[in-house]
Formats: sequence, C-alpha cells, structure tokens
Amino acid sequence: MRKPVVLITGAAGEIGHALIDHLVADGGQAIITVDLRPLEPEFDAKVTRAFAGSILDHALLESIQAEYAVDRIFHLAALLSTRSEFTPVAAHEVNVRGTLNLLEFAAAQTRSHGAPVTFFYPSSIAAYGIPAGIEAPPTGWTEIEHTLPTTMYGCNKLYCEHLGRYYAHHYKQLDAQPQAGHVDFRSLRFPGLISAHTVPSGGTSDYAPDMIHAAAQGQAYECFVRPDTRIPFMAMPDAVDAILALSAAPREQLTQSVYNLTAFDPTADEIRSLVLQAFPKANIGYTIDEKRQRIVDSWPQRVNDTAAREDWGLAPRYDLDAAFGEYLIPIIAGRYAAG
Ligand code: AKB
Repeated sequence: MRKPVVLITGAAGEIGHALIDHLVADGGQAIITVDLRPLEPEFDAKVTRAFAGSILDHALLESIQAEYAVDRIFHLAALLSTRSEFTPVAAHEVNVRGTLNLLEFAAAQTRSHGAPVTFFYPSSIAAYGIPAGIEAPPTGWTEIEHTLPTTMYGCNKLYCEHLGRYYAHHYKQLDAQPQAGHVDFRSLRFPGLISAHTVPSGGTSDYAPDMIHAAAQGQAYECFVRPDTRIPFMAMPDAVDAILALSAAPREQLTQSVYNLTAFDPTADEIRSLVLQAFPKANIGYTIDEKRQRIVDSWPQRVNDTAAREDWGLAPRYDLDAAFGEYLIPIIAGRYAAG
C-alpha cells in the first residue's frame, strides 16, 4: 500500500518554507519535498522525506510514483525572472519541462488513485506584458488582458497556465477514456511577495524585500528601479493563506483555472518611506538599472482580483501599513537584532 502524501517541489524556496509551516500547523497529511538544495535543518523534522534532486530527473519522479500516493502537489520549483533572462534555455527547462514532468506525474497519480490530484501552480504578474504608456484601470487588469509577456520567465508562466488548463480539461482528448488522467489544476498569478523570514533571489520584484532586509541589517541599498515604479505586492502569510484557500475550495465554485491576487500596490518610494520610518538611519538610494526597469514596467501596476474574492473568498489580512507595522518590521527587526 503506497503512503498518502502531499508533494512540494522547490520546497527550500521562500514560499516552500512558509507553506510547510502552515501545512504542519494544520496538522494534516505527511509531506514529501523535492528540491536541488537541502531543506534548512529546522524543516527536516517537519517533513516525511526530503528528496535532494531535480524535477527534470525522471528516475527520481518514478521512484516517488512507486512509493507514494500523492493527492496534492504544490509545484513551486522555478527560476525567477531576472535569473531566467541570463539563462533562458535553463529557465525553459526548469520552468516548462519541469512543470510538464510534474503534470505527467500528477496525471499518472490521478489514474492510479481514480481521483484527480490537486495541482497548485504559482504563476506570476510576469505573465502580463503591458504596452508602454498604458495606465492600469483603477480596478486593475483582469486575467485575460495584455498577456504578451516580454521575459522568458513570463512566457514560461503563461504557457504553463495553459498546460495546466489542458491537463485539467482536455488531456488526451482523443483517448478511449479521455477523463482518466485529468488533473485538478489551480493557479494563482502572484504579485511580488515580501517575507519577513527569507530574502528572494533571482527575481525582479526583489527590490522591495531587499530594501527592508538591508535596512534592518544596517546595510546600504541601491534600489534598481525608479522611485515612481508601481507593481502589486503581498505579504507572505497572505500568499500562503491564498494557496491553501484556493487548494481547498470546492471544485464547482471555481470559474477559472488561474486567478489574480493582490494586496497593495505601492511605488518603490512609498516602500522606501515606510522602511525609513522603521529604520531612520537606513541608507537607501536609487541606481536605476534600465534593463530591469523595462521588465518591471512591462508588469501591471495593479491587477483585478474580483474573481478570486468571489469564487473562493480571497481576503488578504495585510494592507501596506499592516504588512509593515504588524508583520515585516516587528519580525525582521527582532530577527537581525537577535543576530
Ligand atoms: C520575480 O520577480 O521574478 C517574481 C515574480 C514577480 O514573479 N517575484
């Protein structure tokens, strides 16, 4: 009898850490993880098994397939947007082929359980490509507007949204039993995420978390985008709550496979001002990187998350002030003060 588990790929990353903590606190199912990097030692005791390996390794996926009955997958492994521009072919391998491997894995698990595996996929505002000079409407862009991304990462995310929709609704549609491997694919288009516990690496929205973490450590920081740059952001606990809420929502309530979500959309300078309020000696300047600026300018200033609110009750706890006052600053200041 195979053991029932939740599988998290990319578990050693920012979202992975937070998700493991929430799943453990919920007291739910056993968790297995796959990541190239080892998990932080504090997470070892929280998971049943941590596989150190690649989602491109078919032998690894087959051995997991043989040993475990996976009924939920959180497929978080990815190369982020800045990193992907330097290594586009590697990004395509990990972000697209890796996702295809996991979708095939989920389809095989679905066939063997006889019930669809829930497959959570983190997409991104990078799936958008907003033409220069177009202002976002006050209600933000909906999921279907301006999806002509300019980055390899954005192209990968948008295509994998489509792959997921295919595996959910049209997989092997000419087979004698076309429904047999359908996966229950659910995706969120994340804004920039800000965690009090981890610093991202390889992203283009990193200027916000980098500014805060640098100031708390007494390090100078040069922000690489203009002060008036505006994109949506969300605090990490709200992102994890949203993942769990979407994953748990009754299937019949979901009207789409991919949902926008957002909590606040500050300019870079509004973030800088809040950081300076908390750390008055912080030294934060601007050295604009025109190329990275162009990437952020192609992302939406705000997105419309009405469908997420209506279909499965998206309700972030933290607006900009609460994210700083109640979550980021207290935890980050304490963390670096403790050394
Ligand atoms: C990145 O900057 O690559 C990510 C994202 C917005 O998806 N944080």
